[in-house]
Amino acid sequence: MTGAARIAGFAAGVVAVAGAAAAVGLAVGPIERGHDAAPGHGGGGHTATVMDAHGAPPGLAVAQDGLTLLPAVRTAAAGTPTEYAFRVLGEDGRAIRNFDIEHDRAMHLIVVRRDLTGFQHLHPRMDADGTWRTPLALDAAGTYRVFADFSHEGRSTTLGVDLGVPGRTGHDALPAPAATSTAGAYTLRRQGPAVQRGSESELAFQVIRDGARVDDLQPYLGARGHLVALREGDLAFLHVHPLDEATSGSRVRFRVEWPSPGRYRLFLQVRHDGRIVTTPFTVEVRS
Ligand SMILES: [Cu+2]
Repeated sequence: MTGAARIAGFAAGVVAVAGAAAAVGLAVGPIERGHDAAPGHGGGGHTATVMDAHGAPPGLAVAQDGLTLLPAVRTAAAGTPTEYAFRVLGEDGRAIRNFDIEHDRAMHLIVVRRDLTGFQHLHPRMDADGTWRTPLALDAAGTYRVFADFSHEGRSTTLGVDLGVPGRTGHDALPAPAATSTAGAYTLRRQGPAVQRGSESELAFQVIRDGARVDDLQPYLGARGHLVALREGDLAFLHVHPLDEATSGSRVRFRVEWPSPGRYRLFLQVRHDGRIVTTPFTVEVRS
């Protein structure tokens, strides 16, 4: 397919999606224009921090703060490698193209099934027209959540949209909380006390390989590791801040904002010997 045909196809899809949304009366946030003229909106002064303090955690909405995540497709076939394409629209309905670099990249795409299995962390590439594209392969059927995590004009935003993969599907129970998680030769051990609900708490992990501490972790995305934390039940996407500079070391620390008591699934990623090691953890946050 030529680039022009691909863009035309995507444009047709956009129209179809917008038409379907209008037909069933769905509110698609900033696609309804005029709201930004309301008092208290669009006048500046709202920072992400203020909005978050009084609103929902990130990742629950397809549109937030004047930005809308618009995928080119709503479904994908299980077991067939495909391309996932999407755009982020501004309040004027046009694709945003000027993204900030955050954690070394302009766009982070997290894909995970709604039962918190099948985690993927991808880095799409953007076309000149603002369309982001990445290869995507989903082995298991089910409903997936796709998170676009980015920063625009200095404001960090995480938008989320579902992606359906038709077929026979199950729903895995969330594994019980555990202090260690293993991937191949690597074991990650969570250190420190139980986490309690609060504005923020620190999480630390020790990296072990074949029984020995790994002291030569490599920087990954501008830090010693990367952590995605999702809430069980609604897949709210938590604010996570790496605490270590992009230097080597065997401990990886983060500060995490827990919005409520309950269970969370953590996906910790570190880099060693040129490979990305991904380990999931279940954490229970007490009230
Ligand atoms: Cu990323």
